[in-house]
Amino acid sequence: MHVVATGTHRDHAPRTEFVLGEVVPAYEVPERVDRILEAVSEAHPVSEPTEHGRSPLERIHDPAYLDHLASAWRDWVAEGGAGPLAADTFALPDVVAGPRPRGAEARVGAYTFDASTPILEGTWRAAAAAADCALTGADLLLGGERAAYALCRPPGHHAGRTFAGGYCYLNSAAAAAAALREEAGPVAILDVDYHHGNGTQEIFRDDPTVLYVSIHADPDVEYPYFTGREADGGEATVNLPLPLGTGDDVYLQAAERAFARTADHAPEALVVSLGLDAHEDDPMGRFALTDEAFRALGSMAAALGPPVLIVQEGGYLSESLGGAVRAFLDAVDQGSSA
Ligand code: SP5
Ligand code: ZN
Repeated sequence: MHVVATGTHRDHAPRTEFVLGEVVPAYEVPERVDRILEAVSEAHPVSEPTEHGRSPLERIHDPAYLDHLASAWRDWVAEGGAGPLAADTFALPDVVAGPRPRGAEARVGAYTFDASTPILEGTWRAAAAAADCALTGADLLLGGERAAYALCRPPGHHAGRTFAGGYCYLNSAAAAAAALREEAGPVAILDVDYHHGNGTQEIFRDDPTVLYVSIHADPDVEYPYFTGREADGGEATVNLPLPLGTGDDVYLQAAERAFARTADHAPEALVVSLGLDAHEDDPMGRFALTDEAFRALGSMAAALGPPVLIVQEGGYLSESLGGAVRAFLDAVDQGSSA
């Protein structure tokens, strides 16, 4: 299958992040893409995305949020900022009276839900290029391809209509799903990132034609904490939270349920939000999946029937990062040609 990727992601390269009161080396780094490309580029052709501009993003994000992201760095520099613009003061509902503030330093905490999602000089460029990768992948499906892989970075599934968070700024999978919805009909999104995709869930909460199905770690103990329970979301949301330590067998039982619900929706396209952070070797996730689980997920995705757009989400540096993607892509290709 075609891989859509671009070097523009390097314009966003945070050096540190904030975890529970400590500054630690960033997890979400450019080398993630290098490792994945190393593993997939010999078997799969790689091409650059085409620019799609702002209108496909306005289907899924509020214009004021897009304006904020696009202008935050420039405004921050004009305010005297130099380093990363990372929120440290958050607009919880009971804290807020009145409209969002105008200054970049002031407003960033009204458009960001955690302290680990900094805006740097090239963040907007990189995030827009990542969305272009997913939108170009959607174009490939609409042109008749059975599958495509958008190697998006930064990731997207924690970004909602008006908020960034979880290393995510623009929701690339949601942008692609909305484009496919408009051109082809009902769409399903299957999110296998270790973390619940709270942004994607929120974006499609009131759209029953876009099914959102997610398998993720129990939000009582794992980020993003406030969403991902079975009862969340709209009528076309299916959340399957699993305990810390979950391995292949229990995970794949949940995946059977996820695919059964997806088949009921009769989608014209399947978007997979592919995180690798549920892998046993991932330095952040606390599941224990092997490459075999990713291979099985790829086979199940292909067996569903409609074309499959795979969008890269999380998954952090380990020896296994590239191999897990390769296992998933190869299984989709094998299942699609059978
Ligand atoms: C796209 C994606 O995978 N984003 C995930 C962002 C998670 N950021 C929070 C990391 C918190 C790590 N938890 C520390 C647990 C120590 N008990
Ligand atoms: Zn994740």
